[in-house]
Amino acid sequence: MAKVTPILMKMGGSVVTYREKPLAANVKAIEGVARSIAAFGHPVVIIHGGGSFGHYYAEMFGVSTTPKIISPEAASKIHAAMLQLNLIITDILAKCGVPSYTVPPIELIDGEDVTESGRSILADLLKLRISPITFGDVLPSKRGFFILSGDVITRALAEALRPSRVVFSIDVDGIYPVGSQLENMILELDSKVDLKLAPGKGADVTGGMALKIQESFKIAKHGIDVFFVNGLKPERVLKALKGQRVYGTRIRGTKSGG
Ligand code: IP8
Repeated sequence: MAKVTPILMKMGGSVVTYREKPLAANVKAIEGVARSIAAFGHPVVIIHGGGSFGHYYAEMFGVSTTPKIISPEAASKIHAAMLQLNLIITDILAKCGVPSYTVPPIELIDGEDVTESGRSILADLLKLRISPITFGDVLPSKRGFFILSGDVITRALAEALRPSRVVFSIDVDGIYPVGSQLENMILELDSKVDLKLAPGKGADVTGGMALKIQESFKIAKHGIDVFFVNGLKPERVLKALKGQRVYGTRIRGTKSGG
């Protein structure tokens, strides 16, 4: 079987859930993204965020990206909420013609990098033409539980798989400079620029927009293009998957020294 160069797609928590409503999946938005992936016609490596499932309990129990001793019940609730959201998403993906296979991050990641066995699982799934799907989660460590963001996982997967491009679907049209008006969306960014980062709208336990941009700059430094598009507009998601011109923010991949 030939090696498959994948596309990575982060389904933002603010797209797949209603951020203000605890434990409420945005079924219509998930269907829109799922149909775009189906129309794209190739397996995509999917990562989804926590939205009002994982973040709801993570905030309730005061868990963050720094390991902390929390009750086993708390860790169990956060993880279960993520599994529940994952099941809703994979169910909709299947109904829209996108067969997927869930690989929880604990089977893929060690520290902040993809393990050898994780790479091999992903390579096999892609060769078998099924979309691997994973998600931000609460993970155990020697110093307690911590939240690993889907944005960090997306960066780790990009470094391991070297995809043709990475698409972040978010609930706005693209990236905006801090404090700017909506008409000032940035169309194209170079990963070498020194962008002022602020958590921005909908900041959560993992860092919101600032973390997404930070991780995408790391991805772009490997020469991989990163697109930020409105995940509530399926036609834009499809264009971004295809690498076509699309209304959104493109972070141009630039190899260091180039
Ligand atoms: O929404 C966080 O993932 P993210 C996952 O991708 C949890 O940052 C459990 C809050």
